[in-house]
Amino acid sequence: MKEFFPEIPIIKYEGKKSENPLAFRFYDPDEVIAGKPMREHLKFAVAYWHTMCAGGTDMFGVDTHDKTFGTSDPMEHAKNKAYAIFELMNKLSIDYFCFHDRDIAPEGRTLAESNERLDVITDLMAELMKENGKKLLWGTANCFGNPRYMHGAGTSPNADVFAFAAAQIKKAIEITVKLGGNGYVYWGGREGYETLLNTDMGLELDNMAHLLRITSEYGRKIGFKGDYYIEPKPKEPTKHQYDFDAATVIGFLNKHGLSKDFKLNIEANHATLAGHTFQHELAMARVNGAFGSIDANIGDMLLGWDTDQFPTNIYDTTLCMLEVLKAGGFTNGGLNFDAKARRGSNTWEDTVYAHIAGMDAFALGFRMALKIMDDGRLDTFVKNRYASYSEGIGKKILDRSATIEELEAYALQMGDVKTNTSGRQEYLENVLNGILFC
Ligand code: XLS
Ligand code: NI
Ligand code: NI
Repeated sequence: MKEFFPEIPIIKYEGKKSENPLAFRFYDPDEVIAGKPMREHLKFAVAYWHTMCAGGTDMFGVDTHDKTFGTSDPMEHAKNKAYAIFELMNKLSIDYFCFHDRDIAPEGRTLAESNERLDVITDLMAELMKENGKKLLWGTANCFGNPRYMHGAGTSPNADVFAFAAAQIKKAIEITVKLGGNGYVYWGGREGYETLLNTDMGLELDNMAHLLRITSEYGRKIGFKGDYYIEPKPKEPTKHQYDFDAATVIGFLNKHGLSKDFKLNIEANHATLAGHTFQHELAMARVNGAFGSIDANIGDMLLGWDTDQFPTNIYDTTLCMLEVLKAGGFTNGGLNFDAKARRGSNTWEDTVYAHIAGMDAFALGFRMALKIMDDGRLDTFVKNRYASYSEGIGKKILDRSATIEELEAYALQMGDVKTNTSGRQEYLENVLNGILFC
């Protein structure tokens, strides 16, 4: 295999005292915790689009990080990216990757040519996956970058665009199946609107559901056994994205009879853009039986867009892993680093430091989440807080046997509620700090 990063060694676990920047301090991939190796709990994935493609371009300047991989030939470039991502995965002990169709092979002049290019690259990828023991966490289609998608894909006012998107997604699902993908993601890149003055919202939403239905059913027909995910995001690129947040998407799936076959891919930065915490979105997915996978990143609270930074906030990773544990762990999902190093961090060492930082933050968060569960104080507190439902009128409410008349009679004889107790938020926040830092 060609080597692209000779300066990067294999990153090893050296324990928390290590000051070696090219080592893990909390992530020990083969350490067995709670019945299985850490790598199986955390299921890290590299995001092709950021790690192999994004070179730091923003609206004020071009790439700062050279990701040409020594060639200007588009297909040679695509092949080199494939070799390079496997080298990085090996060096970082990451078992999974995720991609959009257009990340792995450049779009051709026609759909047919684009599809042929995907065939060539996925043949190579299938070999590399086998050789290196790597897996595809999920695939997806980029139905937002090309100018044809300027008004959306499934929600475009132009039926030709709908047809093109359907065909593109069909192919993206085929290559996901070919590579044994565990999941397939729909992120509504431009499925939203800029102004209602030119928008038929009802038609757009129904078309979006139709596109999900026909493409997901096609996937099942050709043998896709993994999970379909929708990735909520409230805004960006459009002012209002239809897949606003977890609750909105769950309602949409229910309305269109799609909830049996779809789960959610929750992204931290999208949660905060929607005015929620990451933990809120994960909990909303979990309690609705829709927890699937995670795009692991973090936003900047001072900025109003998707900065896609590598996650290093231990409160966030801890509370996230607590939700993952409550959901019973990952099945087909995992932790995909939908994240990029900053524009000023323009070397491959930076890319590696960034992944190490994210992996260690999640490894530490996972260890802390287990500590919280072992400690039990938070769980016990919550259980006790709802104790009124375990007997008397509460029990009857919970088993749904109390009628409205019975509740009225109960309330009348009660006079007023005299039994409220403190929620003890500050005490609980201090308990959490104690578990994290003592
Ligand atoms: C963009 C999304 C995107 C999806 C995959 O904000 O996070 O990267 O994860 O299409
Ligand atoms: Ni994402
Ligand atoms: Ni995002």
